Amino acid sequence: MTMKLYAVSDGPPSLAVRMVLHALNIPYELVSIDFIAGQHMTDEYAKMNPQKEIPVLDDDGFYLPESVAIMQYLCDKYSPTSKLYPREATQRAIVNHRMCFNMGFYYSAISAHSMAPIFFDYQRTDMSLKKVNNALNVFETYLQEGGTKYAAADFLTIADFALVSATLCLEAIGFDLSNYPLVQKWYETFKKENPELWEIAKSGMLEIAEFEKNPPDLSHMNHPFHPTRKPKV
Ligand SMILES: N[C@@H](CCC(=O)N[C@@H](CS)C(=O)NCC(=O)O)C(=O)O
Repeated sequence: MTMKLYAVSDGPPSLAVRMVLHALNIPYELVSIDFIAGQHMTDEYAKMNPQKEIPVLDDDGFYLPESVAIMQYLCDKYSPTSKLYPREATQRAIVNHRMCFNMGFYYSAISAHSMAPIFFDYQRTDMSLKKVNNALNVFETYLQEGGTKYAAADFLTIADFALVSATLCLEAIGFDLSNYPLVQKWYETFKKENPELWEIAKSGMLEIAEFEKNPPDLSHMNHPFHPTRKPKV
């Protein structure tokens, strides 16, 4: 059975997984989840992912949520020798580190400042901005200390897909990266050297940019994080 990816078109974790599928040339069916319509909030969807989050991979009845786990699984199962997820222990540890850093520190700060105020009952605050700058500062340090072209190595790895999909949220809200020259250079290098992958990421970035201008009304959705949507400041 063809593999299915349940994905949302502007969701950074979904975009990261789509980039891996593209880079590894894995045939799959893209099942588009309408976030605004709350298609991921149903009991049916919860059977695939009790977290009710997108993306979910369905590999012949094996349901796997969490974008990092999906990216690792795809490489391990379908392209075990790919440099995208190197086997050598130290290189792999750095890739794993960068992905943990992204999920727990970098993307979490960025999404709280960029995505949550667009879609949920959150405000952009001085503190959310401080956390973004702190996260960028740490990423800048990793790039400086590592001295590598990409986030975990001199070659592209799945860590770049995760980190690019987070960084594009900042581009979507017009955040200026120039205070972080190494992050900016890494991001521009990714775009320039991987135009097909950037096309995937860019489509999501443009959608987020559009939502930034015109936030969707999600008041119809029975969602715990926007019981009473307040106007954005
Ligand atoms: N840790 C998860 C996060 C996935 C995630 O946050 N997805 C968002 C869409 S971009 C989502 O499904 N949110 C559901 C909701 O907030 O209702 C992953 O990396 O896959």
